[in-house]
Amino acid sequence: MNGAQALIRTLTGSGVNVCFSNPGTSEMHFVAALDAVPDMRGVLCLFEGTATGAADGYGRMTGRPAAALLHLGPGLANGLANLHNARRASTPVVTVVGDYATYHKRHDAPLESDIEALAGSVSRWVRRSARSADVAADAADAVAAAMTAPGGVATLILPADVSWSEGAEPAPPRGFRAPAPVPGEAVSAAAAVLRGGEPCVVLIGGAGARRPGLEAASRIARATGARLLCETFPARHERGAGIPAVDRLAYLAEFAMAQLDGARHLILAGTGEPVSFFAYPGKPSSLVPRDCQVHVLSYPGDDAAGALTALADLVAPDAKPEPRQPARPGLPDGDLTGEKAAAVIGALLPEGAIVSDEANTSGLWLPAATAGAPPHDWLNLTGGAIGQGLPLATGAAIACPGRKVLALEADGSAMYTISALWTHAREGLDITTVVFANRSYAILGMELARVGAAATGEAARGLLDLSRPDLDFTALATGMGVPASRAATAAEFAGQLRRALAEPGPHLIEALVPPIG
Ligand SMILES: Cc1ncc(C[n+]2csc(CCOP(=O)(O)OP(=O)(O)O)c2C)c(N)n1
Ligand SMILES: [Mg+2]
Repeated sequence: MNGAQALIRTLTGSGVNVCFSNPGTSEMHFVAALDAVPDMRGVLCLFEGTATGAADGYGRMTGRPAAALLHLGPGLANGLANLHNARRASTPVVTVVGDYATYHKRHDAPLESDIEALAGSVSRWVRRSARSADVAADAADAVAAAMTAPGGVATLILPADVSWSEGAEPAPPRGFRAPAPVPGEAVSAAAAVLRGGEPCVVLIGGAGARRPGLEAASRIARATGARLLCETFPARHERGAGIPAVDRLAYLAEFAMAQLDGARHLILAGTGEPVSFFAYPGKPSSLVPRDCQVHVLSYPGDDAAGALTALADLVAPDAKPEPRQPARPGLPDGDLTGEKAAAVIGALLPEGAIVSDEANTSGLWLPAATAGAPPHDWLNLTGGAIGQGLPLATGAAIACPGRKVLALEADGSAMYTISALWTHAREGLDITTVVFANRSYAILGMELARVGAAATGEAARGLLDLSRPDLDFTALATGMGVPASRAATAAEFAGQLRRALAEPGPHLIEALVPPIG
């Protein structure tokens, strides 16, 4: 068998069954090998940022890596921003980057580039397969590296001749390090802090933001009076009726500081110390209040939910978690706004939905409006690199075929990876995309003032304005095979969303909303 076949058989044998692909000539043997290994589902993505973001969405929902097949350095470079988001999410992803044949590289042909340098910026593990006899073992190592807690990006560089040469055979799966149990001392130290009675905030992140971690945290809060907060952009937040509700730390530093104000102790469970997303002249970078002591209950890579449970068993043995009561907003009427769109989404969000949230400023009202909706998963923009939402939805829908996926997209962000819509149509994915068409980079209008840049002239405003011409998202969607509609009123939006959610397959709704501010 050739290297490519052994590689793909090793991936499937290690639990990697989907490959989000944008291939080129150097990956043709990999492509050909897909017919020999039906267990591997190849999914064509028309831009590499969709392939990498889809692998992130798939990994967040399954806890197992998908592969992303990319074409040499330039293909990898196109996929980097969403690999950056995946790295920030600690998502297991296996990137396979085709390269020129080993003997061809010294000729410096046009696509020759420093793949290792590009890969190194986002990967926790990078290896170049030297021989077809090695490629299977390398692939097994790649999967183990991606899966090692807390999860990350592993990049395997695959020279074309390694792929096409015979003499390879599949390798068995490798073991990897699972999330580590937290030492008893860390748990008892946190317990002592909580028993001390001083104002305390428990900041939850990573896998702690799933139901078991949140239930344990809720017991702790009930028994000790500690306040709970969740990191600003958890990769996957389980929420809704029946699950303890925990507010996220605000994006804007001044709101985050207000949330943390008065805390004398901050216990970190699965996340790092809170910092301001950006620096602002004259404002602190760290959000830890003065006179507040930081205690690490669990580091990323530790079992955050297990640590919270152990802590709850110490300080709150008899307490029960406080589930969020079911509640949905009423359906609003009148012209559509971000706030009314949030109410409609809160009113209609189906049980078990997966929300890929890149609504940005138009999403300000979503957390409150959906808090009491039936249980759902909320996926956030972990690394701040926009263009994540549509790809993430792609991967989540393939990971969870029985669940409704809702991609909530700001218009500017949607355009980065708009071609993901074509993959939604090609694969018949059950994704409803809502584009909040505020015709602007609204957040940057806000940030302009916040960083103290006083520019208000035409030239500056022109760089933050998405009109002239207005983007026609219904035309963009239908041009890629996704049925689409446009809503200007709350009632139109509610009707269109209800229909889209009732009918399987992809849909897009262009929601006309004014920019905030
Ligand atoms: C990859 C990447 N490029 C550029 C930016 C800078 N950036 C942050 S927000 C933004 C515009 C967001 O506009 P939109 O998605 O329409 O959301 P809105 O602010 O209008 O709600 C840009 C360009 C970024 N965060 N990531
Ligand atoms: Mg916008």
